[in-house]
Amino acid sequence: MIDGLNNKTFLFSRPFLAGMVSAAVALSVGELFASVTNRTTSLVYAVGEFIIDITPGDVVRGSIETLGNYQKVVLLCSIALLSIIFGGILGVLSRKHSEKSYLLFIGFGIFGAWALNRDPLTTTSAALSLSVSATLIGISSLLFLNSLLNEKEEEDVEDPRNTYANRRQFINWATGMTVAAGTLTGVGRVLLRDDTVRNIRENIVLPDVKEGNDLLINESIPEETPLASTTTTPSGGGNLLSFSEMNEIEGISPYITSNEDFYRIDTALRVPTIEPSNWTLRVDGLVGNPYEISYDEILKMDLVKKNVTLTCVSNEIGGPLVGNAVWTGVPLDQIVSKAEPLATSEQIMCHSVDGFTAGFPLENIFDGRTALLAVGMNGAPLPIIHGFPARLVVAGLYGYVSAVKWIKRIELCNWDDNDGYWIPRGWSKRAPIKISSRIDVPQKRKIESGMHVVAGVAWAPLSGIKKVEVSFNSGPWKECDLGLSLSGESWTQWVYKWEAEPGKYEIKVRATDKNGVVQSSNIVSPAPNGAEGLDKISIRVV
Ligand SMILES: Nc1nc2c(c(=O)[nH]1)N[C@H]1C(S)=C(S)[C@@H](COP(=O)(O)O)O[C@H]1N2
Ligand SMILES: [Mo]
Repeated sequence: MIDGLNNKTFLFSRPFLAGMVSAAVALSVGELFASVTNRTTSLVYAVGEFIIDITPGDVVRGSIETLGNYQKVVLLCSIALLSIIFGGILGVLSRKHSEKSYLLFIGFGIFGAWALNRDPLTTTSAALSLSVSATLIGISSLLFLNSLLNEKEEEDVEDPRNTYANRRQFINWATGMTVAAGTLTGVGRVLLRDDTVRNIRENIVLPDVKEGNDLLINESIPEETPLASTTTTPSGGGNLLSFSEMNEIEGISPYITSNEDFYRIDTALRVPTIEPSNWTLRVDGLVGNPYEISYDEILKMDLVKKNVTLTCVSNEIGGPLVGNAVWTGVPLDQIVSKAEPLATSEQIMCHSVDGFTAGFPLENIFDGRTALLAVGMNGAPLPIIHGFPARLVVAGLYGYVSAVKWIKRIELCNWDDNDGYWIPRGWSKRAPIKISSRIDVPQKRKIESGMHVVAGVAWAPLSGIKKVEVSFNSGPWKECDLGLSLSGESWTQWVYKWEAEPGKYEIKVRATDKNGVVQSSNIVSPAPNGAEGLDKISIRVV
């Protein structure tokens, strides 16, 4: 047993407790710091970012790319818990080897400073002041609690009643400090949160847009939008239904995904909050005229509105990581041409303020597809989690090779010069979106016999969806009715009216694009370049 433990078990010994409390106090200083200023992340977040970055590719493949908010919380809580346990061990060590343990505490402080300083959004001075104050306050807490324990030992000998008085005193202080640490963290999170950027964003009014899919967002999509009326009727017998007819189907994905419901994927533990007035986009690399452009200058350019379906390469067949929004922005060819790209440049490599990168062939911004430097989503300035103040949206490419959020730099380079964030982690460098379809309704797995609808969405950028079919218990494929679609770059709703008779059914769906490519039933997992296979549901009709 380690000295200084008396007869208590290791975990519940007072020295261990003293160490844990001191570590918690130190961490809470970091949390408070991070809440009141945008200039630094917290110690816990910084270590989390470090862990995400060093985790080997084959471990993160298909896990961190889709690290949900829940997993992010689990990661952060584990780091906090582990740090507190380390603190406990230091507390025990400090009873016998006090210099060594305080040096170790300082060592953790230095590690914290280093981790903070790697965070691209944390300034060096903020990293230093945070970690120095956290370390000092942590060490002082430990010294103080240890002094209470020492008093106890000295007085124990004289009068046993002192043991209880001092034990109570120690416990009171330890409890009080724990509560203080929790309160500091909580108050910081809730009351002192730095809302500057949130408020700035809310007051931005995007300028009018002259060109593009200027359809109303949300419920009321006009039936006769110019683009809708030019949409060709799908060949092969399916009917074409209006947006409102489709959106009325209960449980179907609305044609336009609202900003609130749009999926979110990124490696950011702390969402970058950027003041547009402190931000510029730099365009450089293999160009004749590198330049920087401000948010206001971007808003003064000719903005367009385009309806583009964005999806994540990690989306499983039938999965939720896909959405269809109207994006407001400047066509990327304009942004890039202004920099006069050299004839030799092949790749457009985009960098975010939080150190994420993604690259794709330069030719994709000149081949007629929608490729935007986007500032708006469904009529509003980009939501902070979706990239405020600016991001890329490129039709037909998975998000991880193109859709950089919180963008700060566009660099033109050779194809082999540079790889985006996910490429060395085992994902393909070229990543066009694959044809796919999803069943949204029926949502229940047990229904009553009678008329039902089977419905969902299908996408196949850039060509668009020509046909969607469903099959019951591997029977013949039956063609569905399709909704309108504003272009091949966005998804299509589909519906099949089903006279359901009692029995057990497996329903499958498959899509065909306008080039005649049929969605394959071979099962392919998301890594390295997107899932393949058919979505299916099992349902019982009674
Ligand atoms: N800065 C940054 N941008 C990013 C990512 C990221 O991790 N960091 N992830 C990409 C991936 S993998 C996807 S699928 C899309 C998701 O965009 P969304 O969260 O707006 O749906 O963002 C892309 N842009
Ligand atoms: Mo993604």
